Amino acid sequence: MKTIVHIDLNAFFAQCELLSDPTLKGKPIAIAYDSKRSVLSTASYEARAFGVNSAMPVSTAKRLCKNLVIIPPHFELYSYHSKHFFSYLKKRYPILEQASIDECYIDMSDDIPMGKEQEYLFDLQMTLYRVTKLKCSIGCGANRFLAKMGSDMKKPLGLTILNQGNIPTLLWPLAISKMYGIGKKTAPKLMEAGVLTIGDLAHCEDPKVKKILGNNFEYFKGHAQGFGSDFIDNSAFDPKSMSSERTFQEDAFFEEGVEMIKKCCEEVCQELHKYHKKALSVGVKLRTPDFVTKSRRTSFSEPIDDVASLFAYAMKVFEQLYKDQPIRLIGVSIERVIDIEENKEDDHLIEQWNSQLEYGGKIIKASDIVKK
Ligand code: DCP
Ligand code: MG
Repeated sequence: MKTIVHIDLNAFFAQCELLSDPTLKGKPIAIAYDSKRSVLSTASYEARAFGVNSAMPVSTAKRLCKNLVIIPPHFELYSYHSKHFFSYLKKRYPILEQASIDECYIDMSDDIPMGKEQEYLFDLQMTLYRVTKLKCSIGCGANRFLAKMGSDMKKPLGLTILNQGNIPTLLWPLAISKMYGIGKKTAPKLMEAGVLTIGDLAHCEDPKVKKILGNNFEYFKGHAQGFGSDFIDNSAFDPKSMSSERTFQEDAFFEEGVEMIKKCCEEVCQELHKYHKKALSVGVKLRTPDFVTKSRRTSFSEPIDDVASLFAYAMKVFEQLYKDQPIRLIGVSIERVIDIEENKEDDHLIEQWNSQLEYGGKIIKASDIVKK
């Protein structure tokens, strides 16, 4: 049996902002462009106490929490802290798979003595906090699913070890909507079919539920019973393309098409930020109700990662494709993605950090870490 660990930073973008400006400590903060139509990237735990959450419109968040401090995103700052945090871990643990800007899976089978998970991981969590000044939640189990569910159970600074002994008391009572991999659309369908908790799925034989989950029924049921993959892919965290597409419920026309292009551009940009990338080209796909699909793309000389620029280029392509016909599906994709250059790191931020960073017990310069 393997020992798989999942580490997820707590309210990551908000923690990074707090490190840059300690006067924000204790205040409810959220990261977003402060415009009526934008949504929050994340919120601090102080803001979450008011019901404020990721992906919530700014207007709703302000209504829920009058004193909410809205901070515009600083992606280079987040990228910098993420690199520092994961490069420390990668040096200690070779079998590490980074899954996003703020989370990773690690195979620690050869690192943790049997039965010593709690002490070992508590010590690691404290070391990470001391070295990086960042708080994380840790989950541990015999496979990826248990580790991922564990890290989500207590935040901030949570540590949860799941095993066959405590699965019935810790995992099974959770709502089915909390199960990793079950999306917003599937959860209500499962609930309607009587699967309210993860435990219900672990014991389910209902053909209605089998129909809802299709080929994935055994996969999800296995997870609910505490089984799953324990393979950690430690090849580079490096997607080469990203896309987002939507089918309209009813045939759409130009205006709805433009709205959808905007939404897809926002999603693709979120992916770019998550992986610290910029795009050099954008493509648009348009499908009509007779299932004829047309697509076209355009390249740009300067790499971009902001919604406004991506949307402007995508619109140029869309205007070439659109010929007053009804639309069934719209998609936006980027195929040429490149890393954000290291030399674009904000010198000011690095300067601010040079006095504070401690690395492997020694005080070293932030700029040295960035160069590595
Ligand atoms: N993020 C985003 N838009 C979302 C969700 C997340 O831009 N809809 C960004 C901001 C988050 C970061 O990704 O800080 C990491 O995402 P997580 O889902 O891990 O959320 P947090 O780290 O903010 O909170 P948690 O403590 O729940 O992990
Ligand atoms: Mg997180």
